[in-house]
Amino acid sequence: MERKKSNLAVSVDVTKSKDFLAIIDAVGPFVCLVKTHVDIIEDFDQSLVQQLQDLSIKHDFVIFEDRKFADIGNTVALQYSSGVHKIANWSHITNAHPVPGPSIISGLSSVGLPLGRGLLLLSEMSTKGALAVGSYTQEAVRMARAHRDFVIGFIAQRTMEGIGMQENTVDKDDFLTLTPGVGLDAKGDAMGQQYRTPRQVILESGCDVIIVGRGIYGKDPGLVDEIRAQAKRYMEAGWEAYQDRVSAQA
Ligand code: 5BU
Repeated sequence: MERKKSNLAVSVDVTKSKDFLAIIDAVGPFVCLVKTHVDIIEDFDQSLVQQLQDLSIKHDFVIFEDRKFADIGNTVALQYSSGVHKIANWSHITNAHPVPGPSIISGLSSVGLPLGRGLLLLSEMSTKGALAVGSYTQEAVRMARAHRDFVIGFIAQRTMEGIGMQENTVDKDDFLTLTPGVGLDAKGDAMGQQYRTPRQVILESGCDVIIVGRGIYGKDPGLVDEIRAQAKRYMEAGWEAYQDRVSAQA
């Protein structure tokens, strides 16, 4: 993030490999991370993974497969390592719902730790009526604190720093907060998504990374110049908000 002066992650939710790769190559210079939903790609094959890894090296970004694991340890270990997608082989980070309890972390870390991977826990969601609130969110943060060897942060709507900690604790968390539901032009979509601006997310809510999907490629996945321009716009908005937060804290 510091090297590229970017706290922008782009979520590339398209169904054709050609569009997927073209968008990533266009946004690559502006992002610290590319988020994928590899199971929506209709013409997936192993060569796509190789091309994605090549782009990650070319543009210096981290790959995050947004798999949202949510099952027992044994099953998630298999889903993470095996099947068609073999996510652990190529995705630097992935994420999981804390709903099954700590065993989901043990299951995933049995596969991911030896490969040097990291995990994000979903402690909140961006959608209207989300159930990940209150004590659920607190317990998610406690689960993360108990597994710092593998859990590197959260998908959440605000910083999780200090959440669920006893008062007067001097301990500091050092977790990342990555935040979806970010848009500069729309307030939401027709299916419950809610958008806030990079400023609200980074400056007011203390998050670290903005995750933007349709705000960047939404008009037409073929309009590469427009996509590049939007990525630059979001990168600048995200980084400015971050710098303002840091200087306000100094
Ligand atoms: P959008 O096009 O910027 O709305 O895409 C947002 C992406 O982030 C999409 O891939 C979702 O699956 C993902 N997401 C989200 O929108 N909200 C959440 O709370 C979580 C993930 Br967790």
